[in-house]
Amino acid sequence: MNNEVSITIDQVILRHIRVRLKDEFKTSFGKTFWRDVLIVELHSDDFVGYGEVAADLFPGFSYETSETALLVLKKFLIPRILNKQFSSPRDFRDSLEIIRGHPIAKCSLEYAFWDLYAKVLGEPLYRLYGGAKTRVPVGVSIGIIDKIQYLIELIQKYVEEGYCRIKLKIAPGYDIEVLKAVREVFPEVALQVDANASYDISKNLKTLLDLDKFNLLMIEQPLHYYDLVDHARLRPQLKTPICLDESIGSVHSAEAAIALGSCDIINIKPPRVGGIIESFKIHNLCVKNSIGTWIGGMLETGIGKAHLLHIASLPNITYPSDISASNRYWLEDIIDPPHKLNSSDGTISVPNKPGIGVDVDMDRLLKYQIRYWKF
Ligand code: OSB
Ligand code: MG
Repeated sequence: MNNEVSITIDQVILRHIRVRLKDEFKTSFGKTFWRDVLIVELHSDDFVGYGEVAADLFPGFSYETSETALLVLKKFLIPRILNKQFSSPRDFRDSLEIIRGHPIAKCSLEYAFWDLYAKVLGEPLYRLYGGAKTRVPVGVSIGIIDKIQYLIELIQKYVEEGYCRIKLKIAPGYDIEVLKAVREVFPEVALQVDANASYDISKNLKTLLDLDKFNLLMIEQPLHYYDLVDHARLRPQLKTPICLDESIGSVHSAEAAIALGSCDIINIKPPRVGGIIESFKIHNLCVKNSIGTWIGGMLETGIGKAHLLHIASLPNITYPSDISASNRYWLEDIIDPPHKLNSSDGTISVPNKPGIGVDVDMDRLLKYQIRYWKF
């Protein structure tokens, strides 16, 4: 199939929306309750492509924030694409390459361009990606919850809803006792943990080794986000597979991690690595090296999650992804219809219409909108 096109970006609209999560989400780097999200619209003729800036107000997971992304988009990224003509997503993404860093901001534009491109071609994104699955296995990521009884109740609820696996955030002091209590009630549940870079190999080695007792699918990002070497030192001492998240910023760090033996699994998050094209490179590298993969999330709205569903439909994604249903995050999502869990098999269906395949609910978007910019 020849998918060459000629798409001119006539207009870009950024909408700053403020949406409240159903529940506070606490990690080793902070708490999130309100999400300040930038929705990106790329207009070309009568087509509109949607993207989302997945950053937070606070630079805890990443150095980027909603405001740095806004600045970089306005000042550097949008001027490179506005009124320009592109023949493919690759061509579009190349035009942003000269700007260093700021992957979350770049990803939001690349997302919107892929949506636009697929709508022009009249194809759902997963087909352009070579996706094979029409239903994607998904899990829930649960933040740090100090009252263990409440944590147990939450896990119970998500297991009953039918999610494929549960991921618990951990941090020094909130780990072994919590996992003991959880495993007592749920000996069989598919369980993994995410430390968000909060442990130190010399200070916390015993705790890290004790994690092997809990039959975990994986431990995500136990050590510092720049520390591939200590992850490589830890890995042979653990039975539990190590998954990297924050440490993998591009295909280059993925290559380094694989060469050093720092991980068994990579969490592929398009916003963290600067977009879909970079995600593909990492995905292909992982397949070649028998590294497990899944698609990570960043508490996105239904727009960001729709993008993640399409990429999660690739045949070689080996673990359940952090793409929960709309009602896990929001009282009402900004898309119509919302993403729903198929409770029989713990999956979410990949939207099967052109582009991201979901409609944006403009009334809701405008209800949550605080500011907007037209370029
Ligand atoms: O580390 O995977 C993470 C959310 C924000 C930033 C980082 C992470 C997360 C999550 C939530 O774990 C995943 C989701 O979107 O459900
Ligand atoms: Mg993580």
